[in-house]
Amino acid sequence: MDFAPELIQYLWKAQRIAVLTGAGVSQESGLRTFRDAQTGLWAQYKPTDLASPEAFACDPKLVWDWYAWRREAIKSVRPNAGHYALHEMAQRAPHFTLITQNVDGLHEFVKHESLKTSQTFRDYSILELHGNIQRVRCSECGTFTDEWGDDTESVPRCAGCGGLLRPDVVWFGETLPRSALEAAVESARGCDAFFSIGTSGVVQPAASLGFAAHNRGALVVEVNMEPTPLTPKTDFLIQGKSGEVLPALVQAVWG
Ligand code: BJW
Ligand code: ZN
Repeated sequence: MDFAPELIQYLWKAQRIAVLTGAGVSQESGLRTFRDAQTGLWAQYKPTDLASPEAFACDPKLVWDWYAWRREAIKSVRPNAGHYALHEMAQRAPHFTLITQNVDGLHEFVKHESLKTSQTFRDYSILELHGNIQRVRCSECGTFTDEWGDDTESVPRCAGCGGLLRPDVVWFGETLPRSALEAAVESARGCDAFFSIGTSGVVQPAASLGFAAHNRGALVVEVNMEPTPLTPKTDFLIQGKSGEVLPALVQAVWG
């Protein structure tokens, strides 16, 4: 795979790299993206039918079961070459922040695996903007829990207050975790190079991060199968699968 020499040189010298990932990065692990018309998670339902507080209030069982199904699917998948390449980038770049919209925990998986096995592990931040599907909390009092029994007839309830349990993810109309969002904005505004990878770039406020980086003079690189609303502001659009593009790019810059 060929990359522009200016891109390789710029990344080699970059002090601060910020990366935003979306569902496309996990697609090659076997997880469906959201907006693909044929296979996407929302091919049969409208986003607001499943990923909103109104949907949960209206039909908590439908929403709980959808997340329970996805939680199980995620348990059986593994990170792909794209996740590993981003970890490798984090080990090479002087300052690195990984911002993800994904709730599957696959970036964290790679980091913890490396923490346990590598002698030369260098820590870096992973900011989960939309939460994590494996965490469950009470929709009333906010208490987190690991245990909710195996009754499949009804939505499990909080042992403390009796409120309905829900996944600790961010639904439409809900605010993002404040510290993660603040750190993401700061890293986008302060980076030399910003990557937007495998995201359609339509969900705010994550979609604004690339524009903020561009406005502050960062080099913006997109890795996606298709153009997005950010594309007009990108310096390099690398069209392809992240699991193929990213290992080749890391090899070309730091190999
Ligand atoms: C590959 C590939 C491969 C495929 N390699 N690429 C300003 C303007 C307008 C609206 C708003 C606004 N501010 C806020 C809003 C409202 C709303 C919003 O953005 N709406 C728009 C959709 C219109 N945002 C919110 O409500 C947010 N909250 C908020 O802002 O609070 C303050 C506030 C509240 C109310 C009013 C105003 C302000 C919260 C957003 C929460 C999003 N939650 C979800 C669900 C999480 C839980 C779950 O997993 O179920 O997050 S929605 C869903 O979309 C999920 C994703 O993280 C997110 C982004 O999707 P992503 O990752 O981009 O996936 P896809 O499928 O869209 O794209 C995949 C891409 O990969 C494609 O481009 C493919 O080509 C590519 N690809 N294979 C590389 N192998
Ligand atoms: Zn409770």
